[in-house]
Amino acid sequence: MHIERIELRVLQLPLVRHFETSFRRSFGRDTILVTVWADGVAGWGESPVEDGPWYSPETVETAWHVQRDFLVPLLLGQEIATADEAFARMARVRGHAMAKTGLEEALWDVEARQKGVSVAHLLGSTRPAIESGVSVGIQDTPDELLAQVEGYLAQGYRRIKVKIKLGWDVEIVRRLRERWPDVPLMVDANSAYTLADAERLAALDDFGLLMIEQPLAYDDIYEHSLLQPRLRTPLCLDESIHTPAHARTALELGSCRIINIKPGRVGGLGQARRIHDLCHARGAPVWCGGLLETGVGRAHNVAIASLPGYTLPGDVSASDRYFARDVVEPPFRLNADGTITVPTGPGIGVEIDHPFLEQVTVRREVFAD
Ligand code: OSB
Ligand code: MG
Repeated sequence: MHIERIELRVLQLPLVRHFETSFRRSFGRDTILVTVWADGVAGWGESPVEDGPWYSPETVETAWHVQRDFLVPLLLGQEIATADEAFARMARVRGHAMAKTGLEEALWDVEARQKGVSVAHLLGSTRPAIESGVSVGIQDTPDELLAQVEGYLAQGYRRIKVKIKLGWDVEIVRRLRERWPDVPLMVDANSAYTLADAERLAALDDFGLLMIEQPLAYDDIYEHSLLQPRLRTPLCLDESIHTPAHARTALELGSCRIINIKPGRVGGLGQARRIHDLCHARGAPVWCGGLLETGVGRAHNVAIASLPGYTLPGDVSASDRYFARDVVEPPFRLNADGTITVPTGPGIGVEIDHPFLEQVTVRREVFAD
């Protein structure tokens, strides 16, 4: 693949409903879409950054800067045999996984289109559909949360994840369990706790949760290894895992039993697959997390989630859980059985809705060889 042209654009999309985590409430999605042309074929990827450094240290501005000034110059005009090599080609730039992801995913889309197969097939997909879960934010009242969860269960989602923080945790989970004793349920703390809260977290053991996601610091692995033996509920790491080496360290130390893999957090599909392979070889389940991606990033998430080691329902929900209108056609829909079908067409397998994309694009820059 000869990389001849790269386009970056920032989108702003309103969310159908605010999304609140332990660190903030957001009302809209600012994200970067990347188009890469190679040998006349265009491919699409997403850098799922946010307007501020809340989940990740990266932001729209840092990703734009690193892409324009460092990553685009590393790729433009270059010859690359496979998309799987792209991460290594960008390795001179340390960190900035989200900035890398949009470029890397776009190359997977190009390569798959050139070969006439889907990105899922190119990655080694073994499933025609993925089990879909939904991540439900912190609400103003417990009743509002129950109403939200009820709506998602009625739609057929296979697993509910709720965001927790101190004061919105044990009682909330108790309410959910009283109402739905058997629903697959988990919580995500987004680093809201410290080791001193171990007893409070152990109180969650009574509710048969699938897992507790990222209770401790966003950059910690060691203290999670001290927490896990004090709980019956499996821990799952999200924010702490950026590389296959982090995943190996966490599993070796016993910091978690499950890993949430988000392509955007680890630098794209190649790294996501490497972490998947490592976990799968060790028998550790993984699932695909999300960063409220548009249909472009969602298509890549759906593709990677169809690999064999993704044995738990992830946070890859239907487009309408996030946006009134998505930038791809058709949007991702939830099947009646709570699954999302993995597209089989070439590349990401969905079309870009260009007129709508133009409407929501607030910044654009083109780089040509
Ligand atoms: O921690 O998994 C998280 C969204 C934004 C930032 C962090 C997280 C999330 C989610 C939502 O939980 C996942 C999704 O539905 O895309
Ligand atoms: Mg998380």
